[in-house]
Amino acid sequence: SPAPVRVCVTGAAGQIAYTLLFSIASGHVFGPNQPVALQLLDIPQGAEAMNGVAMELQDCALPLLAEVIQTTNPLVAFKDVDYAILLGAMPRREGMQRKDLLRANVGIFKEQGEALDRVAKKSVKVVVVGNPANTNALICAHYAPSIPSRQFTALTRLDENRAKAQLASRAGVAVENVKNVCIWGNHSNTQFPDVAHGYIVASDREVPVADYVGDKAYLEGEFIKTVAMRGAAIIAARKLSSAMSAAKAVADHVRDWHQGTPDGEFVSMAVISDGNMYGVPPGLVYSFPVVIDKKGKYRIVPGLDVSPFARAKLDATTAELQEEKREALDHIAH
Ligand code: NAX
Repeated sequence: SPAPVRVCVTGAAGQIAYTLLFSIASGHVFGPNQPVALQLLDIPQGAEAMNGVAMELQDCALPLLAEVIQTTNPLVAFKDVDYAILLGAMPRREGMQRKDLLRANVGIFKEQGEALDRVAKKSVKVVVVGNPANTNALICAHYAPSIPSRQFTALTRLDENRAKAQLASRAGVAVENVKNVCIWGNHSNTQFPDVAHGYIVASDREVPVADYVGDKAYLEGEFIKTVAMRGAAIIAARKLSSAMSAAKAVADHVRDWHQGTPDGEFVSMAVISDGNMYGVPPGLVYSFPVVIDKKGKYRIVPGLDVSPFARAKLDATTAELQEEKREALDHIAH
């Protein structure tokens, strides 16, 4: 069998990791013939719980799981990794200012960027999930200058999956028949779930989402709001943030980045902007529709029409990302 793919998961003692690690170790991400070595990272307060997770992974008796390393040292966790999945971040606590949250996360993603720079494979693919995910990814890339910044991404696939699920339910079709619905911008309330290029497969025909749903007011109003507020709705109901669905979305993101997207379909990934696409300024980690080839190289889908309605949405989420970046750079400078 081939050499194991080496995957670091940070925040390994947390909620998302609990589902995600099983999914990776059982072959759902890298395929049924690809062994995996897992390198788990958490902070010292999480070490004992992480050990319990490692014990359970062992007890799953999974044929593809070649090795499990657990550590609280990023230099050990990121050593020679092919993939780094960064779940661990400073959570927002009651009464904490946005500013303090961002400062704490700048510290974490600086340390992890520097460690990736020193010990990871130069071909490492990074996905940041810990919030604020887009800006954390940008900071991480900034501190890993020897790794191309296009290899740093942030997760918006959960938002895409939520959007597709809402449309499937509204249209009364199976969720896999909803295609090419994408998320633009930040993983936050300003994100823009866009149906303009999406279609629904019905009796072997591809019907544009807008025609199938036939309710413009819903698509431009309640739909967007429901998707953007879904995380808050889960917290209100569960008293915990999304974990199962987040893990599934991370698995989708990494699987597609590793194995490629189906012909004719695109998916959402927050990636570094180069200033040449859709009027997004350079140097932001911004969610775009992308296609990924079988070798795992992604490309932002070019040439999609942007309506005036969409333009305003793209610009609003750009403004928020610029503000987050400015604040992050402020913390770096001081
Ligand atoms: P948990 O609080 O259950 O787990 C986080 C784990 O990370 C803890 O075990 C903690 O000890 C560890 N950790 C903290 N700082 C660390 C560091 N510097 N190095 C290594 N480990 C560290 O959170 P969970 O529910 O698993 O969520 C993880 C992150 O995902 C959160 O920041 C959350 O906000 C974010 N989310 C992002 C989503 C997205 O779509 N981008 C959606 C789901 C989720 O809300």
